Amino acid sequence: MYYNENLTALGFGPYEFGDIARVSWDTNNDGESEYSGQTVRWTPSEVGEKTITVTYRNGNASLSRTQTVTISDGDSRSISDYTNGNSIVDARGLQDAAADFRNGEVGSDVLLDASAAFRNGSPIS
Ligand SMILES: [Ca+2]
Repeated sequence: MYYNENLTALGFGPYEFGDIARVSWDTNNDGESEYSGQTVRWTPSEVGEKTITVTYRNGNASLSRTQTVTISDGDSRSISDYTNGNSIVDARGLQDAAADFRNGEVGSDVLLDASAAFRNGSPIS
């Protein structure tokens, strides 16, 4: 699963250094692994559907599973997406930020920035 910029291999108990089992990740569908470990940090630079293959190896045995992960641009949205033509966050912009926050598309940091800019009333530079 992919959450909060971390890929985590599920259905597999926590393992420790020294265990024989190894987990590796191919994040660009070229057959080569870029990362190894049960949980890895992965921050794709592009949005869209990504094909991820996770491989478990234990001695001579290996098991692979491929899954499609959808990357949205929610995290890259910033306060400048909520300004009007004068670069000011007006009531409508604040409303949009609140709606996106409610939908989980932006974090509380963006909503707080938007509300501060709304109260301030100055153009965003
Ligand atoms: Ca790869």
